[in-house]
Amino acid sequence: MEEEFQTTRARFDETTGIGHLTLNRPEALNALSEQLRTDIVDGLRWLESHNEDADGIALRAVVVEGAEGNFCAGADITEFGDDSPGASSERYHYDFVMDFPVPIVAKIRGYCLGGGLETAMACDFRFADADARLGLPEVDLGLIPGAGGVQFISRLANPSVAKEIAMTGEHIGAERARELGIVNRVPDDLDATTAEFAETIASKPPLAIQALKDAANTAVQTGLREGCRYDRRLFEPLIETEDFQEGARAFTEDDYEPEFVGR
Ligand code: CO8
Repeated sequence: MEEEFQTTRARFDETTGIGHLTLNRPEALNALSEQLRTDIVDGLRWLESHNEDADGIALRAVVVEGAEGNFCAGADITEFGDDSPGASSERYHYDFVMDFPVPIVAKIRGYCLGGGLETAMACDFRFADADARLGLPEVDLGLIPGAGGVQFISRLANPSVAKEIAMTGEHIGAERARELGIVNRVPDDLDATTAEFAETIASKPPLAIQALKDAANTAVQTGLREGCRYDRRLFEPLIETEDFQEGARAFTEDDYEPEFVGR
């Protein structure tokens, strides 16, 4: 099933439970116009709407990429200064991606800069092509990364790395980004490895996956003791689920292939 928005394309694969979202403004290297930011949210909402008819959870993982060889060259510079409600909706798409209950993998080719890198870092995983170029070039516009770029890199790597990348504005290669912890993997076959990874996540009990995303996002915002208590609160209701019965059965019975449904 596919749906076209003005500047994104969404596709839902019912067999695997994997949603695909493509940023589709290749003429501007998929720069984040106000329209594109809105269409990212609308595309994800459309993918999530497949849960409505499902008995359980249909959408299990999402892969986000950019059309025609680039992930995204950042916020659309030509719209800066427009008297539009841009700032609030920009913040909205990053928050929406971060809070989206289903794990999102950013599949990165070509340029992934500024707000594009911030979008990728709001996702749960980043898989990149060896030739991808990542960076926060806002400093050369007299700006700073306005959507959490420094905060994300300070947590994924460390504050000194964040300062280096943001203050120089230099592009770094995918392998360097992986060494720093900004990118998860730089596989030889980006499409195959990303698909395989998304399928692995999609085959797991979806309520547990949702709780894990919540727990990991909470971990970077809270103290250890409070975070452990939070995990405990996420853990307890999972014992009541059908998926736990299914997983426990697969553990005790040889050759039993579990099927998780999200109940
Ligand atoms: N905005 C608008 N248009 C862009 C952007 C952009 N960010 N990037 C590229 N384009 C357009 C170009 O203008 C060009 O259009 P045209 O063909 O009509 O002239 C087309 O895309 C192709 O680009 P280039 O010809 O420049 O391609 P090159 O291969 O020569 O260069 C680069 C590629 C190096 C990526 C270059 O385009 C570039 O430097 N782009 C700008 C990168 C940048 O500075 N990004 C940061 C933007 S600021 C930001 O992201 C802040 C986010 C803050 C969020 C705040 C939330 C509250």
